[in-house]
Formats: sequence, C-alpha cells, structure tokens
Amino acid sequence: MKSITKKEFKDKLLEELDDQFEVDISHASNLEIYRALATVVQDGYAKLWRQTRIEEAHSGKKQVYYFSIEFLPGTRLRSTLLNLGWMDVVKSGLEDLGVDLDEIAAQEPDMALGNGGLGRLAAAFMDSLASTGYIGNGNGIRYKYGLFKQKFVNGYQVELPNDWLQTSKSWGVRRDNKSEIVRFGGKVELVNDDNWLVPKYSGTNDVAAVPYDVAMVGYHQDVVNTLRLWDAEVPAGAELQYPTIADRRKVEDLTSVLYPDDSSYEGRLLRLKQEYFFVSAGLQSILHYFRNSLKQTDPEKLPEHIAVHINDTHPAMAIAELMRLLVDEWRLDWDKAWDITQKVMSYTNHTIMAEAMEKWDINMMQEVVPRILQIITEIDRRYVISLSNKVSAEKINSTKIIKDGKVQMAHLAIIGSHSVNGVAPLHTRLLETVVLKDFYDLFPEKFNNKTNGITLRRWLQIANPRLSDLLDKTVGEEWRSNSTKMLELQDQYDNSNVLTKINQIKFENKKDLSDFIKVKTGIKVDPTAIFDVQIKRLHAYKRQTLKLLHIIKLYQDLKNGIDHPKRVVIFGAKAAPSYTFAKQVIKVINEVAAVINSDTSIHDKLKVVFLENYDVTLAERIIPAADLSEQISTTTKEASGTSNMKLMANGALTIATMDGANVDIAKAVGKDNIFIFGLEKDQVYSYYNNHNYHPGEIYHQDKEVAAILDSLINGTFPKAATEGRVLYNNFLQDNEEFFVVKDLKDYLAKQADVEKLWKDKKSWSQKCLVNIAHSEEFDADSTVNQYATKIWHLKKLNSGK
Ligand code: 26W
Repeated sequence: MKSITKKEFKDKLLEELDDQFEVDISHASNLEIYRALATVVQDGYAKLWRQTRIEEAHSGKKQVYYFSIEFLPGTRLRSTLLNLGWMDVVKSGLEDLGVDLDEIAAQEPDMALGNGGLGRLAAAFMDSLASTGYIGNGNGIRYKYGLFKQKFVNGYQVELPNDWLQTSKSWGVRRDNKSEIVRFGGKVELVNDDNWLVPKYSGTNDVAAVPYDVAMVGYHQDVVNTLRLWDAEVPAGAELQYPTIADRRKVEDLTSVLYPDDSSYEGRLLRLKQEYFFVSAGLQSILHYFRNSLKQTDPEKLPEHIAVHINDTHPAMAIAELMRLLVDEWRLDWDKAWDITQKVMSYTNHTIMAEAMEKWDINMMQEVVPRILQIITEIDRRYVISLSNKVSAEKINSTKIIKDGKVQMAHLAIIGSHSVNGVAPLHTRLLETVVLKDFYDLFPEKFNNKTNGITLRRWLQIANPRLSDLLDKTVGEEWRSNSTKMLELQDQYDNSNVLTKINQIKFENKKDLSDFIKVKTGIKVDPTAIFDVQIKRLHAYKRQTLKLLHIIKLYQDLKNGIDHPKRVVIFGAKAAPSYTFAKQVIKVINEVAAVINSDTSIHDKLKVVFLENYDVTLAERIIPAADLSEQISTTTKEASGTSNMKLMANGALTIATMDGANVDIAKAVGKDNIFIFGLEKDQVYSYYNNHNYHPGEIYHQDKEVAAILDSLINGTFPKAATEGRVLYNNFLQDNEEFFVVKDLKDYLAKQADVEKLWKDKKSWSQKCLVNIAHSEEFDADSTVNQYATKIWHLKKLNSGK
C-alpha cells in the first residue's frame, strides 16, 4: 500500500490546484479542490493499479468477471481514501489548509448506475474482491445518465435527468486500445467454409464499445482491480453506416440511460441492445486478454483462468455469446464449447417476482441479435434431446428455454451455468422448492445459497465514525480489517459506560440528521424521538403501505388523546416511473405527512419525513441515526434485503417479517433482540393456493382497522382523496397479493412492544449492542469469500497457495 506523508499530500494538492485551475487554496472553490484532490488520489493508486494488472497476467491466478447491468458505488472519494489508508493524512492535511474533507467530498455526485439492491450488491462485491485480495473485474455499462433524480412536486414524484458526468471528474480512464466492435441486427446465414459452418453476416449495424476503467482499490491491500464500463460510439471508419447526426445519436443513445425499473420486465428493444452490448464487449475483451496477455491458445484452458458471473438474468446472453465466440471464431466443436461455457458461467437469482422474470420475444431477438437467437435455439434443441426419454415431457417442457415465442432468460442462465445461487437461505429454498423446482429436481448440484452482505467499511467506518471509534476502544482496531472481532462487543453487555456511549453516539447522529432534515424540508424533528426508518425502493411487496397505516393509527390515537412516545418516521424511496401504484403510495404518504406535520394539536408527538432523492449518499446520512429499521415485506417476497443489515450494523433494532435475510438476522441476534411479526411462509402459500384471503372480513370485524382504512377516503387527508381511494380499494380487495390488512393488527401489536422497550433505555441499548456485534455475520468480504471458494474457485493474488 502506498503511504503518503501530510507534507507530500499538501504539496501535491497545491501543485494540482495550480496545474488544473491556476488557483491557490484560499481562492479555490470546493469543486476545484475536489477535482484536484481526486487527481492526487488517482495518482496515488495508479502505480499499484498498473502493478496489479501485470501481476494478474503473470500470476496465472484465476480471475472472476462480474457481469452486471447495474453498479451502484455511490461516491468514490472517501472509500478510496479509506482503502488506500490515506483518510487521516488527507483529513488533517486539508484541515491545515483550512478545508473540511466532508465539504469537499460532498462535491462528488453519486455514481448511481443502478436501481437498488442488485446494483449496490455488485458495487459491494467489487470493493470486497479487491479488499480480500482476489482478482475481480466488474463489467458493465457507462450510462451517461444515472438513476433519475427524484423531486416531489405537490406531493407527487417527478423524475429529473441525472447528468452525473457533467458535474464530476469521472473516475473512469478511457482505454481506446481496448475497444471492441459489437454487431447488431442484419441477416445471418450459415455457409460452409472447408467443412465448418460459419455465419455470414450482411446488413449489420456495428457499434464501437469503448471501455472506461474505474479502479477498485482494496482495503490495505496491494490489489487494485478494475471495473470496466462500456460506452457506445460510432466505429472509426464506419461513418458511412451512420451518415446523419440522428444516426450517430442512435448509436450513442445505446448507453445514454439506465432503465429505472427494478422489479418489472418491460421488454424494451433498447434494453435488449444494452444487455447484448456490454456482454459481447466484455466477452470479446476477455478472450483477447486470454490470448494476448495470458498468452493462452487452448480455449479448453479458459475455465482454469476465467470465471464469468451473471448478476441476475440481465447478462444471461453471455452464455450464447461465449458459444458464438468459441464456435464461430475459435472454431471449437459445439460440445467442447458447451462444456467450457458451463464451467465458466455462474448465475445469481435476486428475485422471485414473476413480473421481474425476463422473457424476450424471439422476433425482437431475431431483429437485434439474430446469431445469438440461432445459438440459443440450438442450445435449447440439444437440451431437449439430452433429457428426452430421461425425464418427463412436462419437466422438459417446463424447463426448456424457448416457449410460446419467448426466450426465458432464467432458463438459459440455469442451463448454461454450473452454479445457481439465491441470496438468502429462505430465498434459495423457495427457488429450489417452488420457483425453480423442476430445475432443482434435474440439477440439484447446481443450486446453492450465498447470503448477501454489506461493505462495513462504507456503512460503519465512513458513515458512522463515532460508532467506529467506540468499536476501536472496546474490541480494538482490528475489527476494521477483521469484522469477526465485532462479536467481542458482547462482552460489554452489562458495561453501563459502553451502553451510555452507544446511546450518546446514536443521539449525536440523530442531531446531525435532524439538522439535515431541517435544512432539506423545513421540518423540525426532535432527536430524542424514535427515529423509525424505512429506506428502499417503493414497491407494493415492501409494504411502505403498512408503515403508512401504522402512522395513521398513531395519529388517530394522538388525536383521541391516547399517548405514544415521540416518533419521527423517515422514508426514502424512489418509484419506477411507470409504476403507477407506487407513485400513488408516494402521494398519499406525502399528503398524510403534510396533515400530521402541520397539526399542532398533537404537539409534535409525531412527524413524518419523506426525504427526496434517496440514494447511497443519503443512506449514509440516515442509517447511523436510525433507532428502528422497518423490514416489513410480505414473507417470501424480499429475496434478501441489505438495508436491514446496514441498519443493524449501525445499532438500529429491526421490526420484521420472517422474510429474506431478516430470518438470518433473527437467528444471529436471537428472538429477544428483534421484533418479529406477520404471516409465515406456509400461511402465505396456503392463502395463494386456496384463494381464501378476504380482507373485508377483518375490516368488518375490527373497528380500529376500519377507522384506519376509512381515513383514506373520509376526507382526513383531502389532498390525497383520489390516491387514497385507490389504496383503500386495493387493501380491501379479495386476495390482495401482499396481505396488508391481514398483517396490520400483528404489526400494530409489535409496534406497541417497540414503544414499551423504548422506555427502558438500558435494555434498548443492550439490544442495540447485540445487533451491532452480530452484524459481522453480514460482511460482504465473507460473502465474496464464499463465492470465490465455492463457485468461482479463485486463489488470492498474493497468496502462495
Ligand atoms: C427487468 C427489471 C428488473 C431490474 C432489476 C428486475 C429485477 C431487478 C433486480 C433483480 C431487483 C433487485 O434489485 N433485487 C434485489 O436484489 C437484492 C440483492 O440481492 C436483494 O437484497 C433484494 O431482496 C432484491 O429485491
């Protein structure tokens, strides 16, 4: 690791300010200081980055390429400073110059090239691969516009373009000499070329894929890995193919924007092109690296050197593309190529939601990627043959790839991979026993679980320095590089100084957030109140609606003189622009908030704050200040969740259904240190199978439930009348999919338990302590170690082994 002295740092910064902006520190703007600092940091790891790439090529150590259409790193500066070991030197060097690092870091826009959990997990894995010493490369798209910026106008979500590259000196280094050509459309006919059937293309549109490499600096490691993000350009010499500006614009538009849906498959042509674009560029680049840098000529050696991971189905065409390259270009026979492909490829499923399953129309594939469709058709034909008269026709039919004119991408991913994993034990179990049961019966050896994890460096060391200092003082600094040490915090269970400290730290963080909320929304919140937090994408299955009904219950109680401890409910959530119901929920929450926050008769006992534009950086502000973590999805719907882990690590107590990784958090901390409620898996499935969920019956039997629901349509929240009616009808609909009314009473009862415990400060902070200690179980470094040893079979770069 390259260390730097404070003097060296200050000299370099002042020199850079002069070089880039001809200003001295006293006249430099924060943006100029940010840009100069970013350059000093990039120079700091440049040598190590070059060195790593050289060692990677010579070590012969196997590498993994993580293919993901989304990466959500958030900001890069502070995590890079931390991993380089430069945080303290830079912080105090800047102080000497009268500059506050946090103010400078705030200049950097989030790298928001993802929607939510899937993208954030990919970014966490990049950080962990480098920090655990494995050679791990990311492969994705360099969107010009990241996930939309969210603004509330009259309570409604409005989406604004997120032109992140405008305002930030991107951390990407353009590598023209590593460009590839990706071919789209046209006609493909197979012609015989000395007894080898080769595809002859005509009328194709060729696009240049230009890579921008972003360094992934490992934590206190001599490893700097690469996240390669591809941009689309008109190929040099292909001007005639794109004579007009409009034609050229069409090429550049390929990578212009991230699709903002994170749960429903829309089947857009441009999205299909995006999925093929980064997959083809990535695999061509890997095979060129295999031949030119690893000096390998025998493709059968590929699985010994390269693992390719498919992050959900979005990169699943990688299986057909590798077959195309091995058969068409390396002229390998099909079966050899297929054996190599299955050994190289592995796939993670992140959702069981039917509407999220990608099924591409074969006509659309014929139009965009005709050769890939031919290969998928051949894979499917051979798959059916390989199983016929071995397994039942039903099983073949339910697992084959092409059905009813649709290419089922999950089936392609499973058939073409040697490993299929879920992201939490319950989720993996549901894949094996329900969603992918026929595949599990056919290929049980492929299925395995890899429980998600989080980057404790970001969510603790960077986001919560106060709590990190306490951990240093209680369990020793080693927890920063070996999170299992956090478990030793349990020894302080009865140490009242430590318990008081935990409370104080939470209070300080809540004061910071209260100031931020005041500035951002004008709402004054009391930092002694329960900070009750629900931060995640807006989706019916995540049930922000249930939280809303609890808020209404509290409000009605307070209006009726029934007291409750002070509470501030904090929401952060973006809705996919085409997701109407989600946007109606946002409107109702904002209008309910407006009524409650301006109702002086309840003496500020309840505040509802919906913070705009929830992203990674806002999460870093909210999470350290949370007392209660809302993980209330309908059981079986949330594959894992990761905000649950981040809030736990920051000492929030969790109220949760037994869904996703909530089950594992409950197992880790014990039933006494978490609030569990709601329908269990089997109850949910029995309702689905028997279609016997009648919320109206509950409404008619329970006055409190009726009163809460009626407030949505009886004018209590006049400005949300229309949307309130939609929610009201939805909640009372027979067989409503997410059992909002069914779980309401149990949820309210559990919230009463929360309020009871809140009064017992010591017991509350003891449970916080237990949750902090056990959050080590969800360190992404251990998750990645599991993938590396059990799926990708990697060896660490610097290990002799
Ligand atoms: C085709 C549109 C689309 C786009 C993204 C469908 C589905 C997705 C993602 C798979 C959705 C997603 O982010 N899933 C979340 O992944 C996290 C990381 O594993 C889990 O923790 C969450 O439970 C899961 O919802």
